[in-house]
Amino acid sequence: MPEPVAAFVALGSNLDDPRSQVERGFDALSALPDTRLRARSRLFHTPPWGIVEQPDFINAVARIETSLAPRDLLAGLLDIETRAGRVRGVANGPRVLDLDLLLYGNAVIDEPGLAVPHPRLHQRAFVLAPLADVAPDLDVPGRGRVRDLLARVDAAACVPLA
Ligand code: PH2
Ligand code: MG
Ligand code: MG
Repeated sequence: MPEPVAAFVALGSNLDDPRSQVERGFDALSALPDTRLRARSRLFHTPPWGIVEQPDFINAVARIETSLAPRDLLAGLLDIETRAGRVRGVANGPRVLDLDLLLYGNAVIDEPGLAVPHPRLHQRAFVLAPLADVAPDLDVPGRGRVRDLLARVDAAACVPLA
């Protein structure tokens, strides 16, 4: 069994009771094999990015510790999405549950279907706000510290739920 690695996963939903979808997403992450859920951010209410004519999102970030290899973790995330009832539609369109691998330890991987750090994470307030909740001082390889990245985007509309 390889040494466990700290990884970060972004959760997002804007369909079918997004808050429960994200809560169930956390539960499903904690049930992945060889994986522990170590921290969960608050849930954030966020305006849709990309396609603006769709419902607002609930976004969050999980810190996990896993012995799964990156590809196996990715397969696990896709499986959770599928079990949540995700049907793949238009890119950036509405979804029941989206689980994006943001970081896998200090790994820098750029392969078809697998890129860590997530190539757009430094631009997205809906990812950086919850990521800063669980890891403000984390250094994103090639990008810088999470709190500094968050300071560079407009996160005013990303609001934590009470
Ligand atoms: N996900 C997208 C596209 N747009 N907007 C918000 N606010 N939150 C998301 O998770 C999101 C999005 C594609 O994955
Ligand atoms: Mg996504
Ligand atoms: Mg995704």
